[in-house]
Amino acid sequence: MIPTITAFERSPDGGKGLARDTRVRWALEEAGQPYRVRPVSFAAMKEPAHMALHPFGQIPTYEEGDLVLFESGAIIFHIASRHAGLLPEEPNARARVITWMFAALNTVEPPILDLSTARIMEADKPWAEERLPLVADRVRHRLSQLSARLGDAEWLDGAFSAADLTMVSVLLRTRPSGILNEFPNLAAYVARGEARPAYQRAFAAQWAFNTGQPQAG
Ligand SMILES: N[C@@H](CCC(=O)N[C@@H](CS)C(=O)NCC(=O)O)C(=O)O
Repeated sequence: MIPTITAFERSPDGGKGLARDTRVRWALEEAGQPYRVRPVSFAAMKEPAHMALHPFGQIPTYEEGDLVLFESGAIIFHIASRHAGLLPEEPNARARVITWMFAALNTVEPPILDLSTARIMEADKPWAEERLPLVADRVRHRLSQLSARLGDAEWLDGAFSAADLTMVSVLLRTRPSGILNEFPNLAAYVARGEARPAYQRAFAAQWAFNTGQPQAG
């Protein structure tokens, strides 16, 4: 059965691939699973039909027959559980990959989101100038810990897995701030993720979807 995911009708990032449908597309591409995409406008996201799929009125969602999922991490985990290649078979290695997925979404992504909010939504507030460096430093602190753990390893735990797909997707969101480049091993790690053919296909698909144009080059 071909699953359907939802994505912004037009992503606010204009196709930079930072909306969370990109990570789901990436997982589907890694799995070799064809999929359909249903665009949702900001208004439609808050209407009952979409709220029935997603209790918080957001994207992405995932529909496969009777199954409806929301939360990008849960969707990636579902895809990884049903296709070879993204989750190790060995129970302890599998548990470690799942741990890293939680770490990406629960420990690394929150300060990064906070920084995006501070830079975009709160930029006009009188206290923005004072707060922004504090928020940026919280991202630096988290990335320095991740950088120390990754060291010169290629991926977080053995071979490329759903852990890396999730972590790279999260780290990509720091790119507009320039902070990622302060950590050369993390910048190289993200570049390895982006170089994967499945990521390239996912990025090109979301680009075409958001811009109506094929990707240049
Ligand atoms: N924790 C959720 C977050 C979902 C989320 O924030 N989606 C954003 C797009 S990336 C969205 O729909 N924003 C519009 C809104 O919240 O109204 C996930 O990982 O799926």
